[in-house]
Amino acid sequence: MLRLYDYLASGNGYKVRVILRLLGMPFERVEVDIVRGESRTAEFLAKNPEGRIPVLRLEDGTHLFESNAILCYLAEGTAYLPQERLARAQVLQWMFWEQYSHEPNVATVRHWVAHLGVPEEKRALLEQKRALGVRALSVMERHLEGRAFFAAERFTVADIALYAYTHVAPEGGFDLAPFPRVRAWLDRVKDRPGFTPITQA
Ligand SMILES: N[C@@H](CCC(=O)N[C@@H](CS)C(=O)NCC(=O)O)C(=O)O
Repeated sequence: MLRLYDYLASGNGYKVRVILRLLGMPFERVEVDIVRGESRTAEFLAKNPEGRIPVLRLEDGTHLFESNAILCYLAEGTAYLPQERLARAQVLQWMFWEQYSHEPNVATVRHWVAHLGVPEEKRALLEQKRALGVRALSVMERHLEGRAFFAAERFTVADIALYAYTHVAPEGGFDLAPFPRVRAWLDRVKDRPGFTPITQA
């Protein structure tokens, strides 16, 4: 059986839980307490040398890491990852953008504010990241004009990747009120059949 090394509050781990459940693939979930350093033990580093969750253990024992790579692996051959060259590249475009421009800002601010607390020496960096997070939300708002989903004119793994930290952005103090298209898209994604909440272990 597939085994997911995960942390319940993690949006990156949540992406993998969402696709596994949408595809009806059974898996066992192993909670790794990242705040206590459980992803940095020698045993865990043998699974992912970067020392982070999520990690998916495949049936043959291979350990796959990086949430968006895992999404693509699981979605291959399904409607969630287009075969057509340009549509597929546009899905990947948004997933790479999520990792470079969105997650390092929106997710990090949420993690510091909601889970770790913000030490004095990180306050300036927090505000820089908050501004970049607002910029990322503005980019999403602009792209969603006249579109229901991010790429390929349908719901794909790009939407799963972007939903994960956008829907919990208010936990980091981000106000979604100025982003009505983003809010409508969040509702469209949440209301899809079989779509599960981040709190579901
Ligand atoms: N780019 C990675 C990021 C993974 C990541 O940042 N994981 C965090 C939880 S969301 C983690 O394991 N942090 C623990 C640590 O860095 O020790 C992905 O998308 O999977």
